[in-house]
Amino acid sequence: MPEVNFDGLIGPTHSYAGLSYGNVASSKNQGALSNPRAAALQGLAKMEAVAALGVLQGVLPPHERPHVPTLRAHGYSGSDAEILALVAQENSVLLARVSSASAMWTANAATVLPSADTADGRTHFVTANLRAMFHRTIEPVVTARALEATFQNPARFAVHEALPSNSSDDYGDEGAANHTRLTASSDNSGDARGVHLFVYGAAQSSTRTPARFPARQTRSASERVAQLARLDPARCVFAQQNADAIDAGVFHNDVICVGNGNALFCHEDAFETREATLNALRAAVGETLTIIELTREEITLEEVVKSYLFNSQLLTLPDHTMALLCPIECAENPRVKAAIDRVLADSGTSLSRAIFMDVRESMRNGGGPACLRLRVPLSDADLRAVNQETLLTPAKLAALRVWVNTHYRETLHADDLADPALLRESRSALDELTRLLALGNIYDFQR
Ligand code: SUG
Repeated sequence: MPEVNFDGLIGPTHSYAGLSYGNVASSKNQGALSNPRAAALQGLAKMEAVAALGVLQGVLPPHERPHVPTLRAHGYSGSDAEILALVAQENSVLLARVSSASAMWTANAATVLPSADTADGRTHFVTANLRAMFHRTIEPVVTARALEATFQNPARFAVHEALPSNSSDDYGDEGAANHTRLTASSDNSGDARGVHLFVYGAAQSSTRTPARFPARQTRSASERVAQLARLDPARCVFAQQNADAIDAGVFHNDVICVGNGNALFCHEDAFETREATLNALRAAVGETLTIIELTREEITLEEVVKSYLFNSQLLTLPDHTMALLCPIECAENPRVKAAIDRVLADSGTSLSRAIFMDVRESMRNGGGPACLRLRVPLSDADLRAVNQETLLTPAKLAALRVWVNTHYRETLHADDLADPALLRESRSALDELTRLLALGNIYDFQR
């Protein structure tokens, strides 16, 4: 009964450039010194912890950064080193944007619709267009290549390109971060029939939208994603995200809500129409659905955003209970910790334990444990069709640690992004990684 969590390996140019307006941590840490090596090792330690729970773990690769082809598309010409020098001088913001390691947050790579729910019985991946933030619009092309290299068998998997950003329909799509799949039991595998909760920030019909920060996901994108896989409309719930939550820094639904199997863990301010959304889910999933909702009194929106409690991973364990893998920040806030303890003590839920992980390098950019992973519910047969070199075994984990320690820098500042040596180091690291994971030539520099 496999659900595999595919985590994004954190790339060698991981930095704090304040690129995501509406993402409080990203803005707050702009200009801070980053440690790409520590970041990547924290990510690997989290993967190791998930695997140790008996949950299958896979990896998706970082992207080529700085992305020189994007700079060429902006009219820069000359050698790569000349281009980097010129853009650093003329437009350091553009350089930071094409250097971001943001592909690490694979919850934004695609929306995954498993075989039990799709009309053709294949697992569908709809690559996210990420059109809301320029630095993330660079991701979809290579994301689709990486997904194709990981889920190669077209008889079982369908990888869709990103929805067009310039269509007459208003498609803003941020992938799995705004999609939650629920089932009637703790079984979250690709064999169990799912109910799909699609959460959007704005729709043409919205009567209330955020006043301060952008709504990144649109309803028309969510609807198109569901149509691409031909999901049963009776098993889809579309809900608007609470506009006040977006304005408080909840830029994706996975910052305020996480669901797994028959459990939904969310805050009372997650949805614009709370009652209607929860009732629609109860009706679609059935009476086995357990909704664990925290109130404003228990944890404020500000605490939600600061602790990233709802960006925890809710995982089904081999004994059919569930674990909550939380960012370490949750253990440091007594009110948040108390809320977790209360939920664990509640016998009405199947949550059996909480684990706290240090992914602070990613957290400083607004990316918690759940942002770092793409959940892929599979059947046993689907699992056999996956590129096995992308699955985490103890040997693969050891090899990835050596790879990070060999290629990654311990400190990185904005000024370093123009260093042609950094580009060379990143490319040679990624070249080696494509062999380690048997991905083939997915990067522009390899083609
Ligand atoms: O898109 N941060 C990412 C964080 C994504 C988190 N993902 C989920 N919630 N699923 C974003 O805002 C910041 C990069 C910078 O500022 O350097 C950034 O891209």
